[in-house]
Amino acid sequence: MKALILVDIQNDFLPNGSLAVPQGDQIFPVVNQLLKCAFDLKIATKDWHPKNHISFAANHSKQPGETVLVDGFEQILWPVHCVKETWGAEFATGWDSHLVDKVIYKGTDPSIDSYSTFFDNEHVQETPLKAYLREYQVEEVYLAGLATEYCVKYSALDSLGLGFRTFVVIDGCRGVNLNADDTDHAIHELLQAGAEILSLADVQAKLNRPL
Ligand code: VGL
Ligand code: ZN
Repeated sequence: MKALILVDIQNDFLPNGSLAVPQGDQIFPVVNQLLKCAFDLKIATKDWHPKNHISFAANHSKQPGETVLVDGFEQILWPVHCVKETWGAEFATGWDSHLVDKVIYKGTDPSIDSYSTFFDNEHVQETPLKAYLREYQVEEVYLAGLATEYCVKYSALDSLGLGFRTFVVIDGCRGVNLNADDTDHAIHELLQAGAEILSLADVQAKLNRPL
């Protein structure tokens, strides 16, 4: 079984959002084509934070981009974003979110961030995603979405760690690039870890040509 996982394609990560990913809206046509491919499961994730979330700079009287230590782990501080039940946390219009079978929420605990859609950043709590994929005997996970070097990368690394063959559809992703080459580093790290980097065209050819 093959699962498509579309990561955090929410208003706040798009132009006009509070944590806008440059050119994030350019993934819409790619994402809409992916949703037409023959995946057995189509899943989307939502970054879904309470107002008092630990990752918000404003909750530490600091500026976005500064860091704090949380349980000895460095936490990057972000603008307030994806506050649950607000406009910023809704799926952006412009992609066909009505075609997804299941939505996974993450980052819901105020005391810890969760870039990965599987586990929080300390790998203590998990979302229902792993159980859901196992229930459907998924073997292959295909990821696209925002942002390449945060939620897509950490989700892909956890997917590999859980034993799923893991593909990142790279033209369906965009990065924040706080540093100019962060996305390039993320792709390198993903390849090292065993992820396979594909384009939409590769996915279309692969799924239309069953072995
Ligand atoms: C993300 C930063 C903070 C993401 C979420 O979806 O990549 N990045 N929260
Ligand atoms: Zn977040």
